[in-house]
Amino acid sequence: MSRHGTAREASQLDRRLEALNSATELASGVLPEETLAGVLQVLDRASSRRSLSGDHTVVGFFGATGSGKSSLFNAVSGEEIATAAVRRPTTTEPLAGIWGVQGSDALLDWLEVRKRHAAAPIKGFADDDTGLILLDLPDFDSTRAANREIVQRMVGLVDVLVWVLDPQKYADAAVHNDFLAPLSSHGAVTIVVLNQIDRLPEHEVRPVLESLTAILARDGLGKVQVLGASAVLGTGVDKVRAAIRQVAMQRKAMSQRLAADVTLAAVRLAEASGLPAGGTTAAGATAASKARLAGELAVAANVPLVVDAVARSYRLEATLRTGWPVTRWLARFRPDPLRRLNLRRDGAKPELNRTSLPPAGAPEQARTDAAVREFAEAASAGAPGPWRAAIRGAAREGNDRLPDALDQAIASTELSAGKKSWWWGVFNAVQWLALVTALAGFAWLGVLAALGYLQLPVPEVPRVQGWPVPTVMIAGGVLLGIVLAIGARFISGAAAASRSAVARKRLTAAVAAVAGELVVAPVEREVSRLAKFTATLKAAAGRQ
Ligand SMILES: Nc1nc2c(ncn2[C@@H]2O[C@H](COP(=O)(O)OP(=O)(O)O)[C@@H](O)[C@H]2O)c(=O)[nH]1
Ligand SMILES: [Mg+2]
Repeated sequence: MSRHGTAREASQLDRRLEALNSATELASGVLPEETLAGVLQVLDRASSRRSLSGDHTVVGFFGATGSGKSSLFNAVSGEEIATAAVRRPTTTEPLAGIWGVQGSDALLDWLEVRKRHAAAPIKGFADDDTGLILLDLPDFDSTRAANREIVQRMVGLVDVLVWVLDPQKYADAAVHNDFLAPLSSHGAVTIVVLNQIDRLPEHEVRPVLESLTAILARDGLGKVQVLGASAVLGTGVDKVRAAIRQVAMQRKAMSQRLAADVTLAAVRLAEASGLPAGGTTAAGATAASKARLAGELAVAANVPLVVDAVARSYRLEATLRTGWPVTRWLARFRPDPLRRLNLRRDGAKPELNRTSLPPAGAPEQARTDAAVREFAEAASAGAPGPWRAAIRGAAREGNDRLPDALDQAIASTELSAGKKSWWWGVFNAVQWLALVTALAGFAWLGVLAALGYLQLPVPEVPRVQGWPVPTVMIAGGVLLGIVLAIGARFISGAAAASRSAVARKRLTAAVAAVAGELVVAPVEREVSRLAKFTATLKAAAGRQ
């Protein structure tokens, strides 16, 4: 196998490990700690293994008590390195047979294999620059817990797994359910040997091998090599040796094993996420859902009350400025609704103020909660279990700060309350003119009446179409004042409506900004976290 091919595999593995690492980081706080810890262990192991000799392929012999691991180890080695035994002593410590000793020490230290044997070269087995380490291991079903632990650890560390089964126990649930099926992703680095075929009548060898192959297919290992052998007689040992040599020479086993680990870890993360096979995305926030949230929060934060106060305040001011001068002072006794809400502070810095709006009570709180919940629910639609929970949790993140932030947003919104309208001045001037005209008429008539009372000659008053001018002045002045007052009422009604509409727009925008910061942004952060997680998981699984 070319070095070039190996390098490409390595860089692909790099990317997948990187992606798995990112996926794990993205899932932190979302997926269960133990799941993440398992993945981190895989990452850790991968980086350790990769930092050690890539020129050595580590092949472990696994199997039940008495299946012939030690015997097969010896047979493959062509040397009596390991002790094989009918009863005791069974293998209790891993034993390494090494071809190409140079550079293997650190690797064996990492594997915690103390018993090391530099094996005599076997023709064509492993040459100087292709190192090979065979490991004879304890039984996976050992009565000693320490032995079982060693096997568990080694299953996770070796590059190639050779399963040594025997005709009696090859179908045992223990090996299939506890080891083979869970490692179905590791088919590329798994070899299954049916040992002790000399114990079977000749004609039964093939059916038993077929039966084993079928069981392995059910484990998800339909493609693994299944070899029949007899360690004692030497039958089929050549084939086992050749199969081992093949993976060792390719120098791909290490990468393949780690790649399989990454695949498995990615599957675990996907399972823990409840992700469907093709991945998924959350619906996220839409313009409509954001607008609806802002609208609901605006109501809960008393925006309609403020909008109404803006209109009433304007009308009151308009009356004070344009009403009939004789009666307009009465309006002074009506309180300004905006001032009562502490929203009319001409000249004060708005951002330093609080409103005097009624504090959010239970109904407002309930309305806010419902709006936030509804928004989160819509945004998290399509997201799987734990991610959905994360999105919803993010929506509630700013809950405590929400009422205060909304109040401040309203307090600092420019309501243009102090802004005068141009027509006020015109109306006011004409009002006073009308009043003065009427008063002048009164004065004129008064003078005439006084002259008459004093029996002095009363001059003739000028007339307009038969009406005495001072009387016309009085009637005209009063009438004009009333007409102006009524007209002003209509105009101020319309102007108040437009001013309150502007206020509503600004207030809603201010509320939307608060909702954006405290609710929408955290939700969108989680939604994009899920999207990134799904993408990195895909990359980790090698499906891009
Ligand atoms: N007939 C027969 N006996 C075997 C074969 N392989 C191993 N044995 C015997 O099975 C017993 C256990 O072998 P051992 O290699 O110690 O098994 P281990 O516990 O898996 O290491 C020993 O007595 C071996 O001689 C085989 O292929 N055929
Ligand atoms: Mg043994």
